[in-house]
Amino acid sequence: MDERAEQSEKKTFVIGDIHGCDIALDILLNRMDVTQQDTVVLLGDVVDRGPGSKEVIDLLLNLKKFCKVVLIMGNHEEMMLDSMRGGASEGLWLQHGGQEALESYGGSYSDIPFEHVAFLESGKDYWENETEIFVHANLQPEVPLDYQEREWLRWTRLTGFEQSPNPDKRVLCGHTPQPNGLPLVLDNWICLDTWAYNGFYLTCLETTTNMIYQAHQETQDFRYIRLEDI
Ligand SMILES: [Mn+2]
Repeated sequence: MDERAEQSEKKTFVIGDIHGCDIALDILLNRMDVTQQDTVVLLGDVVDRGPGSKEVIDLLLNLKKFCKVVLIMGNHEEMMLDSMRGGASEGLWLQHGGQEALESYGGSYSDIPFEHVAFLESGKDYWENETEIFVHANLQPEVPLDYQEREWLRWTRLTGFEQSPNPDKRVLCGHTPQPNGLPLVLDNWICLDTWAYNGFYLTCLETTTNMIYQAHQETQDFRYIRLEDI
């Protein structure tokens, strides 16, 4: 394959809140069929709530052998890391899906492999490429990306009136679950948290074609949706 052909096939896949939905993630990854040229962006909250946090991180570490993987830090990764370090988040974390995550490792912090901790610690506040800004929860209006507070980046729910800080870039986020299982599509801003752990779908958007891939943890259903059809 010549360089131009490789370049033309370069794709960016963006995955919403996985929340321990290992089966749904496995289905998506098989359909995505990534190459070394591709980038997969995880919008955060890969762990907690669902049954397979350990299995999800195993799948993501394996994915790193085949393409570039970017993890955005979600509030659940933050709580898990804080709990492991003996921080104040532990009670909150265990009650909000952390118990399930810990059980997927066998029940104790010492069961969590170093590679998994390092992966969680690699989570970024945000990331951007030429066409998109990737963030877990939200952005405070009028505040530059590097000065955003963690409360906004990881915790603040969408109102539905969000606007991209850069008219030339679309914002892709998760965190605010969409009760119909479909992405929330605003003007230049898309939320991909489609409530995978709660009986809806895990969603992936391929940003050049705007093709949406969705997989279901329990039924193992898979479907494609065009963004323009939402
Ligand atoms: Mn979240």
